[in-house]
Amino acid sequence: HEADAHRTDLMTITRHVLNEQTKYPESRGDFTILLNHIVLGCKFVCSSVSKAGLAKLLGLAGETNVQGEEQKKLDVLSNEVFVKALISSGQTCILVSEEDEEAIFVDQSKRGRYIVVFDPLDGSSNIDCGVSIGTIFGIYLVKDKDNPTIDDVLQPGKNLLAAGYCMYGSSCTLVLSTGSGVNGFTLDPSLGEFILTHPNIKIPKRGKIYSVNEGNAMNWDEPTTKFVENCKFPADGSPPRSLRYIGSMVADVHRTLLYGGIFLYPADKKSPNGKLRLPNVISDGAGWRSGFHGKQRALDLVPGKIHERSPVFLGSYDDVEEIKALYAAAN
Ligand code: FBP
Repeated sequence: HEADAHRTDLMTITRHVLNEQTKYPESRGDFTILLNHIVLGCKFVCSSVSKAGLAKLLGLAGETNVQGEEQKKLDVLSNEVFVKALISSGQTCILVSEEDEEAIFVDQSKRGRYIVVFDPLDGSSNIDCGVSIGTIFGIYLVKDKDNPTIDDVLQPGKNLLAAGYCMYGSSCTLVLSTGSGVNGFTLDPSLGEFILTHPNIKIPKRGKIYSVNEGNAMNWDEPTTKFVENCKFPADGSPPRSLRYIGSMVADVHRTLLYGGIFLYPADKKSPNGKLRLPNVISDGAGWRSGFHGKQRALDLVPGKIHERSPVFLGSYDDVEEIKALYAAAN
């Protein structure tokens, strides 16, 4: 029976990546190993996030436990887990985490060819109320494995080998782009495996939702103000759009990718470079046809420093074109 065959022929993330690998005969499987370690980190964080409320109830989080050790905050713990998982993969040479001020250069004995930029737990202000949060990651190749430098990290998003995010929401979903499409995998907790549930995701060309922190409106510039005004009072007589804003980038971006629409975190008078970090913006937007930071395509931007911030507009092609035109007219 065809439906049964589909149910039992599971495409796990490992199987998917191995299939991709066979397209490149020269491949040595290093990337598959690296990805397995990222997946392990995501599973660990998923399990910790789902217990976070419980830990609070039992008075554990942020307090001293019976052994007299202070319980680590979830974002600190997640960072440690990812750093250890990435180093122990033997495939990384530079790690840039949002949690660490400086880049980590991996010891020569454990060094590999990949650079990983990541935010282990984004949207951490949402942890205590159980709202969706996520991990964001991007993977680059180092130029010379024996001489890695910080310049290797400061590459535009178009050089990414792969990027993605894992959302810890009502289900745990990992979305991965390896340059040949964007695929979504959902964690089956009973198997402990990510299963391909959203093959070849394509964002709708135009959406009905806009997603922005409107509480910042008094500080916005003209193009953003005009765009949002047009979402609420469309000049062409079309129905107004719905507003959805979770305040967790991964969740807002994930909904935008699946349902269409636009996610905006513009620059404003208070934050002239926006709030979100460029590596996250780039990694989240990888694989999107459009994505814009106010002046140029997000994937063309070269970060000047590792924790650079950037305004961001990500979403359906037509919607991003609309705000692009407003910025072009204003400049
Ligand atoms: P943190 O680095 O403090 O976690 O902030 C990141 C973030 O939570 C994003 O996930 C989200 O898109 C954004 O901040 C929301 O910001 P704001 O509260 O200003 O709307």
